[in-house]
Amino acid sequence: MSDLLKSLQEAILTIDEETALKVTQELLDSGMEPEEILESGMTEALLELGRRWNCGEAFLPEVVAAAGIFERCSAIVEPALMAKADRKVSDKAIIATVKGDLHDLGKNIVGAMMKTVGLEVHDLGKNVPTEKIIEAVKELQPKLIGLSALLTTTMPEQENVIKALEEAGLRSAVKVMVGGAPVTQEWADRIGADGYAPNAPEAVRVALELTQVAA
Ligand code: B1M
Repeated sequence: MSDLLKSLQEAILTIDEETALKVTQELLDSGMEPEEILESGMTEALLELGRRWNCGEAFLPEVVAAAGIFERCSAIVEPALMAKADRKVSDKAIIATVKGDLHDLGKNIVGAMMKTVGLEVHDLGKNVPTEKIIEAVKELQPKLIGLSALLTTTMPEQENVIKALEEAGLRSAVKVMVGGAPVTQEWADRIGADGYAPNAPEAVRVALELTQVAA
């Protein structure tokens, strides 16, 4: 890993916003791919913070602060991501973090990367009730719904959305993709989702596959 990438991780972990923003810009200026900055730099830092939080070496206020820095670093990286957009499709997609879940950093990255391949992404936000997702499907008629869940307690909401789509007679009209740190391919299969991805670049690949099949 490059020293600059390590400095970015360190700056996020030590809540040094000024350095984090400066190094993010330096990484972009050095020609590093925006996806690598997001995944190998920023996301890895939050994963490490999660590990420290788990064993009592970090606390909620630090996690809140680090999440804020992550958002502001993302704001620097996203324009670079969009600048290298290679539009392959022009389908609509809805993305949301499910009800009860306030984690949206990963969902936001997934949405930003989906836009780079041309998907018209409608981001419903975080803590989104199933009914709101169903209403949006009726109104926008997307080809794809992407559901993010970061808590084991909110993963069942992904299944609830699929059940609600079935009840509304909408299931065959839309592909459903799930993701988020605790989500696995096994879970996706169990709840009848059409796709799963462990990270944002893979989410884009799966989204393209699903929207093309649905074409
Ligand atoms: Co919370 N949190 N959190 N948290 N948080 C976790 C998830 C946790 C694992 C931390 C831990 O280890 N203790 C733990 C969950 C344990 C569990 O469920 N088993 C936890 C907890 C317990 C909580 C609270 C309950 C804490 C409390 O209040 N006592 C609380 C819950 C609030 C709620 O949601 N109702 C809480 C709150 C928060 C903050 C608000 C402080 C903050 C979120 C800020 C925000 O999102 N705006 C936060 C954070 C930052 C984390 C950790 C540290 C980092 C998550 C993150 O943003 N990662 C997290 C630790 C961990 O995940 N190991 C943790 C970076 C992000 C880019 O990655 O979201 O995984 P991620 O997204 C990835 C992939 O998962 C994938 O692509 C992304 C990019 O690669 N992906 C998809 C995501 N969505 C996808 C969708 C797809 C496909 C791929 O298709 C649709």
